Amino acid sequence: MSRLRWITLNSSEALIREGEDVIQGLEQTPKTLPCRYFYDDRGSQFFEQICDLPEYYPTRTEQSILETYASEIAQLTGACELVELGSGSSRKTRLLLEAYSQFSDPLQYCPIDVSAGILKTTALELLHQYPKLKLCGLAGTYEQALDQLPPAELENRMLIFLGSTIGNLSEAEYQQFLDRVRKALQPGEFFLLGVDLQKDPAILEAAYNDAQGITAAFNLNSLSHLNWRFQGNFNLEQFDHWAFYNTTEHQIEMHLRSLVTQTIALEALAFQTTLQAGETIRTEISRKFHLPALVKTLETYAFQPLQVWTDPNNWFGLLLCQRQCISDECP
Ligand code: AVI
Repeated sequence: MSRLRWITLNSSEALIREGEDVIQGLEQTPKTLPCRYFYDDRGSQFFEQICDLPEYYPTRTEQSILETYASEIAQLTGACELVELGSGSSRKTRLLLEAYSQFSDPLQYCPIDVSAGILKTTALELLHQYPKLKLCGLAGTYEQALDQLPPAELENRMLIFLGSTIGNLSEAEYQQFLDRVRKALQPGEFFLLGVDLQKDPAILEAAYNDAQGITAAFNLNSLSHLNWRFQGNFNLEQFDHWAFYNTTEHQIEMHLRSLVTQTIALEALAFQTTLQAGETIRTEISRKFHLPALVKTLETYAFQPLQVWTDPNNWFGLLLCQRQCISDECP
């Protein structure tokens, strides 16, 4: 029997007009854009480069925590099916696969990503590397995946969400997301979450204003993406990258600042707006967490943290949580 399965997830949002989120964001004051527009092919390549930048500590710090504790995580959960949201190249997950392959046979992994291309390339590599691996790739968004997860093939399951991507969600999206994860998991199952922690703003601001200008190029690329996708007329020369730490909200904010007063048109959306000189479009928030407060929030969503690991600087946190029973779920 084949060790590889593919599922293309259905969009319950198909009725929402393509680009509606762009119009909504640009009609707001202050203007915003959804951060998903960073990730066309070029943007995804910039993001891979960001992960290797000397100033961008989250990727290598989380990687070092996983290197140290992957076998402890596997010991704590026992054999289980690994389901990863936003798996990308599964770079860090290979450490977990290695640890679980010591005692899990078959080794079951379900990577989920919006990019079917990256899923396929990674799947083929992993199947070659792990002869005991059975892989079920799901192409779709987090929301679709959580709402349409196929039944687990093993008795237990662990949902993995690394890289502090949870920090890119607004407060409302964050709460909806945790609620979806709670519904997607059975009591007793596991949730492994990687989060970036609050720290000296100078370290945070350096991570989003790298000396080589890759983060600036990543930010500006969202405008090129809108240009090709919606026949836009953004002139990238007339915008500046601006990233700062908002100490009240505990979040990095990335903006694009208009250098002149200009009218922007997105022909395919029949949309037009004017930007004043100096006006900004907020393209991303990246929330930074306080571990005790996060633990409390997770508990309100029926997740009991079993173990929390950090690096020696306390810059990044990895939480292993277990889904608890609520109301009449358990005898
Ligand atoms: C994907 N996400 C967790 C990154 C972050 O740090 O918020 C995206 C990013 N934006 C700028 N640099 C990296």
